[in-house]
Formats: sequence, C-alpha cells, structure tokens
Amino acid sequence: MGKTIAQKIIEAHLVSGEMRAGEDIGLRIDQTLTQDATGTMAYLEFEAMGVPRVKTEKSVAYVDHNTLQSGFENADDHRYIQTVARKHGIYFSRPGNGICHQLHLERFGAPGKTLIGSDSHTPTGGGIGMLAFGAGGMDVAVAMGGGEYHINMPTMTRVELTGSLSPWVSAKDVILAVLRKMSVKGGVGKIIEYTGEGVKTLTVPERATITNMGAELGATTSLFPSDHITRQFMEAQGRGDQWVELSSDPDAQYDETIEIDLTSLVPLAACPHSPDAVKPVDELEGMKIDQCCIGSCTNSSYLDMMRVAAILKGKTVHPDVSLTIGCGSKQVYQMLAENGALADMISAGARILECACGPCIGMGQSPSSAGVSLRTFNRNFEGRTGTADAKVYLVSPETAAASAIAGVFTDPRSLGEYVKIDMPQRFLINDNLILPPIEEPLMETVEVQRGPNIKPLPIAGALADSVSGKAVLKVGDNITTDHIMPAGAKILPYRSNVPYLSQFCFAVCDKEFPERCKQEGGGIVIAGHNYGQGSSREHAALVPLYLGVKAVIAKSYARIHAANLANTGILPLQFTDENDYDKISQMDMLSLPNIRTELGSGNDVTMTDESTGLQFKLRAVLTPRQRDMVLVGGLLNYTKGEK
Ligand code: MIC
Ligand code: SF4
Repeated sequence: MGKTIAQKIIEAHLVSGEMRAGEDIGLRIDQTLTQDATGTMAYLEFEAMGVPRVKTEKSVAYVDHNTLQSGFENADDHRYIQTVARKHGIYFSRPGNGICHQLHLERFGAPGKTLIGSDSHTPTGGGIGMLAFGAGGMDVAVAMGGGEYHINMPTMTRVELTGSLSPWVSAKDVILAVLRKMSVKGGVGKIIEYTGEGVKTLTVPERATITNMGAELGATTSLFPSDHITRQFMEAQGRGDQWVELSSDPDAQYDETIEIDLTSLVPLAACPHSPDAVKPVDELEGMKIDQCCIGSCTNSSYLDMMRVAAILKGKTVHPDVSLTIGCGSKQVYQMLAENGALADMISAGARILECACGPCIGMGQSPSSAGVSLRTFNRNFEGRTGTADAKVYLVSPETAAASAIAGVFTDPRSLGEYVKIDMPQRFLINDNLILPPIEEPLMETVEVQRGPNIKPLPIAGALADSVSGKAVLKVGDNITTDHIMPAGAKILPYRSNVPYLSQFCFAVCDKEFPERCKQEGGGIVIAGHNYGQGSSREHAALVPLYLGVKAVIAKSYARIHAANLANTGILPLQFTDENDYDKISQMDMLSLPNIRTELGSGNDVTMTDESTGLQFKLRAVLTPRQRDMVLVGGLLNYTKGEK
C-alpha cells in the first residue's frame, strides 16, 4: 500500500512500536531546538541526565522570547543557555539573530529529517518537508540525549489545495480558512499533509506560515511535500546539498480529505479570542483599530516584509494607530536594510522592533484598554497581549498594513494593483550570530554559569497507592496554557523560577487559585474539552505540580499538554461520560482509592466524589510507557531508571 510523506519519514525513524493509528511509537530524532523561555528548564533537565554531548545530528538553542532584559534574570538565563550549549555540543543562536522557527527553516532544517522543539510552533519546519513536532522540554532533553520521542501514531489528513491565490490574499488566509473548517481541536491526533496542484503555487515561507499555524488546529504536525520550490529555497539559503525530494505515493491512504480552493479565498481574520473564530475581513471593514503588529514566527519572512514595505511606501500610519514591525531574522532585517524597504517602513512611521517574538508573547506593546489590535501572529488568546480586555484579530500582513494606514479594518483588495514580490535567488547569508559547537576536549573546560534566579525544578515522587484531594478548580472548554501559566513581560523573566511563577498560576481564570492550593495542600483540577491547548510550555504542568496538583480530569486534552502532565507525574484523566463533568462542583472532595493498582494494569480508573457519594469511571490518557512513567513520578525518574 502506498504511503503518505509523514508515514515515509516515520518509517525511516521508527525505533519502537508499530505504525498503526493510536499506537505508541518511538522515533529517532535528528534535530532539536529550544528557545529561551522553555530552554532553561530543558537544559536543566538535560544536565540532570548526565549526558556529556548531545547525540542528535544538530541541536540548536535559540534566544528569542525574552529579549527585553528588564532585570538581571533574563541576561542570566541567556548566559546559562550559552554556556550550557557550549559545554554539550549545541549550536547557540544569539539574541538579535531572530525567531527560532524562522531561523531553523533558513539555516538548519532539511526535508525528511525529524525535529522536535520545546515550542509548539516547531511544525513550521513542515514547510520544507520536515517531520517537526512541538514538545515539552523534558522530551527535548531526552531526545538530545539520544532517546526516542514518543507519540501516538496519528491518523492522516490531506488538505487538497486547488487553484491559486487571488491578489492580496495570502498564506495566512489559507490557514485561517482551514481553522474555520476544522476548529482549534479539529487537528488533535492528526498529521496534516498539504497536497494538490495548489501546492506548486506556494513558496516555502508561505507553506511555513500554514504549517506553523497547524499548532492552532491542535494537529500533531503539518507538512508539505519537498519539491523544486523547496529545492530553490534550500539553494537560495546555500544549502541545496541538504535537499531531497519527498512526496506521497499516488495510492497513499488518508483518513480524511479536506478541500480548499485557493482561488475562491478572500482575506480573513480570526476574531477575539480564538484562532478559529474566523470571519471575512470585508465583514469587519470600517471597525476602528488602535494597533497593528506585524511579525512573529508566522509571518515575518522576507516576502511578508517586502509586501508590507510596498504597501507602506510613501504613506503614513494613521495617527490613531501604533504599527510595530519585527522581522523574523537578521537575514530578513539586513536584506530589507540593504534594499531600501526598511527605509520605506521607517518613513511611514512604523515602530521597528528587534528580531524576536516581542508582542506575540506579551513582551511589550500591550494594547490600550479594550484596544483593538490587528496582529499577523498565530494566537489571540484572552490576556496574552498583557491587556486583559484587548481585542486581538489575527490577520495577514497585507490586511494589517492596509489597516494601519487607514486607521480602520481594511480589506487589502482595496489597495489596487497587486505588488508581486519575487523570491530572492540567493538570501544574504551571514551566520555570525550562531555560535557552533566546539570540540570534545575544549567542552570539558567550559564552566556553566547559573544566575540566582535559576531554582531547582520540582520532581514528583512515585505515585501513591491512593490519591485524594479537593477539586481546587473547575474550568470550561479550551483552557489554554496561557490561562494555566501566563507569560508576558512581568512573568516571563521567571521561567526558571517555578516558586515565583506559582503566584500567577491560573491568574486569568481565578486569582485565588495559588492561595487555595496552598491551603488545601494541592488537589485536582476539573476541566472541559481541549484542556491545555496552545503553547508547549511545561511550566503549565511543573507549576501546578509545585502547587500540589495531583491530577487533572478533563473531557479531552491537547496533545503536548497531556504529554507534559505525564512527563511531570501529574495524572491526565478523562471522563468516560462527559455528563459527569456537570456532577462535580469546585471544592468537592475527590478520591482515587486504587489508583496505583489500577494503573498497574490498564487505563480504567475509579473515582468517588466524597462530597456527593457519586462514583465515576475515568480513563487515564496514558500509553503503557506513560503509565510506567507516572508510577515512578515522571519522565526524569523513568529515564534515570532505564539506565
Ligand atoms: C507561545 O507562542 O505560546 C510560545 C511562547 O512560543 C510557547 C512556548 C513558551 O511558552 O515558551 C509555545 O508556543 O510553545
Ligand atoms: Fe515566539 Fe510568538 Fe512564535 Fe511563540 S508564537 S515562538 S511567542 S513568535
């Protein structure tokens, strides 16, 4: 039987398990990436494993999330990551070089390779035919040490693209159209492959915008074939020798097919507060706006920026609008500086930001109270900007630029003649902000430098015979990791300080939560569907662990977060009957009397609500390997035990 592209790459990297949908499979990982906000934890975990040099083909540590350095904490974290990278054979991308996903695509990624990254948008690499997954820091640490990366073998979805995009409609509109069809949980358990004639009309950066936001579908990953367009991109990056062709077999079997006609697409926007709340821009036209932010790992390529510059050329940003622009990489930034496009942006009044995540993760540029902000980013979750009542719309760079000039939501098709930008024959290549690994004897002499803000990570003990605790929090559907463990300029500097972070846990939902956990000695969290969507930050598991959370009971989970819970030793449990969710009230006393014995033999778990006397049947969302892991208190204990 023919194979899909993902099945071919998986087959070539399969270390354990069988390629049957739903089965636990272990993959050999060729490359890893980390960023600074999750990287400190990942490297602390890697150090705890005691492996002298990474065993991957390439591991890269990027610094892009927190580059404000508003106190010593971040500068210390950066220094820690730089020295730990030097000590263990890891490339280090210095702050200012750009955003991890854009940079990885430009300088390291290659078709047919496997990549895991401690960031949920790692599937950006699917734009060049990589099999790239977002993962928790512990999974990345294990992969750096040569260990397998485990996932449940996903089902295969094909998105068949026909036609070609109309002028002023772009890749962002394609993925917003997919989100409108599939919703933020429509991709869970699936790998999405883009096929069809329309693929040939899309450049690599456009493909990468689409695979990047596959994270917002909850998909395990997304990818495009590797074809002549991929080859041209790799050659233009001076890496043509790393190109291989990749396509699915003509008789490949997909579990589901979705059709998107590129020709009929129109500019779209995701409305507050969810990436799948999609409407055509022309329905929003005329709405007054306060801010436009262009950039992020989704839309910060050379092509994106050149189109924006062309729209801004000779114009002035509307007096009521603040427009920020951040390029995805130093390569893009320097090319714009050299060809004059940057001058067009500056002249129009754009506020140029460093090449980094910036406003996307709430690092500055919080909108005014109840402000309307148009962003080319990938997430518009409540509170993520740092302004609780801000209204964020996710749009294409074309829509953002047109609206920034007009001062109101504007359909870019009203701009008149389309400006076509060609892909460069050769990108400007200057890797002077990437510090390559050093040789073994030298590595030994490197001293890893740690600042006082780096606190030890909480590690769970072996699972007790029985577990009980109050339902310390009850929340609804689609709770994001930004709800569980917010980021932003005030909190991000403390990503290596779990005790400090714990004060902000679930702050968006319930400010009393940390205090309640302290009084009750922790407990159990009750949640609706798609619990933990969004970021890969394992802090959303480590911090609840620190506060004494022993289990989460949800209607369903986002993939990376469920894995992070298991990795840290918190039980991810699921209702077998969704209606049971309504029968539990916050502060009920819950008990799992036989949990250890039950998990020893399977996933069926019984729970009693001591406050009502009701009994419930739950299911542990764990593979057999994860059950063993939870029994010993998480992945670190499990990996140590394996040696
Ligand atoms: C995000 O977009 O939410 C982040 C910040 O990049 C996260 C990682 C993090 O929380 O550090 C992600 O997407 O995984
Ligand atoms: Fe950075 Fe935003 Fe991309 Fe996350 S989504 S990696 S914060 S740019």
